[in-house]
Order: sequence, then C-alpha cells, then structure tokens
Amino acid sequence: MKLSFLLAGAVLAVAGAVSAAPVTKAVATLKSAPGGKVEGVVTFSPAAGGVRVNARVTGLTPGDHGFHIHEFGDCAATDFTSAGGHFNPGGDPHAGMDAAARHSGDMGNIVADKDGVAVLDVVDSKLSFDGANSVLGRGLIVHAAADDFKTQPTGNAGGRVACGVIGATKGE
Ligand SMILES: [Cu+2]
Ligand SMILES: [Zn+2]
Repeated sequence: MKLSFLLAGAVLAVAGAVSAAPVTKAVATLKSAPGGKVEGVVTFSPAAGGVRVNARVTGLTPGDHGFHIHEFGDCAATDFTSAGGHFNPGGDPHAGMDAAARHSGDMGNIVADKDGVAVLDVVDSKLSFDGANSVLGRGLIVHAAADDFKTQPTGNAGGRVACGVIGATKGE
C-alpha cells in the first residue's frame, strides 16, 4: 500500500518534470479557407534576439499577402474570424515588421511567385516561447491581399485565406 503510493508519486513527479520542460520549437500547419487551395507549414525556433520564423506556403495568388500572428489559435470559423485580431500584447499600433512600435504578430507580407509559392525566413524580435509574447496557442493567418503597414488595426490585408494554430513541437 505504502510502496504503491510512493511509486505513484514518483510517476507523477516524472510526468511533471517532463511537462515543465521549456518549449523551444513550434509549428503551425495551415489550412485553406473553403474553396481555396492554400497550404503551408510555418515553424518557430530559437534565434539570437528573438524567434526565427520559417514559412513555405503554396496555392496563393501571385504577389503580396499579409502574414500575421493573430490573438487566438482558433480556426473554427469558415472565414477564420475566430482567430481574432492581430496578436498585440503590448497594445501597440499596427505596422510593418521593421517599425519600432507594432503588433507582436506583425510579420509583414509573404510574397508569392508566379507559381503561388511563398517562402519566408525572418527573426522576429517581439516573439518568444514564454511570457506575454509567447507564440504558443496563437493563430497564424495568411491574407488575400497585401498588408499596407498603415491601416489600423489590420493593414487592410483583406480576407483570411489560410489559418493555422501554433502548437508546441518536439525540440531537437
Ligand atoms: Cu492578419
Ligand atoms: Zn497588426
């Protein structure tokens, strides 16, 4: 009786230690809005001065597409409005990625080539894997149109053509 109780406690302690390990890598797998054919994978990994964001998105119309982290990791609504507005824990205005004051989720535009393929490799200084700026559990949205970096609070980037939930993944 006493031994089994101790063993159960040890198992719980080990499970707790595992779940407390810091997350250092995350991924969002994008799904298309109904009728679209946008697909993609966005990965998040540690980098000096922030979080490295790598994306490869296909099935886009050629040109610029607003690319943001949104507040909620909820892609349930068919128009993806369930993901909420731009991820903005600092209460800043919407802007481009090089602006000093911007939403933490403002990553500018991805640019699709003539085949509809866009790739991105940036380090975002406003993102992290913990605390108020943690990407975990947030939403990743690709828009139909270009982000103009000015219009508040959306960048006037149009509808939402793809959505993904940013989840923890196994580190290296
Ligand atoms: Cu957006
Ligand atoms: Zn924004």
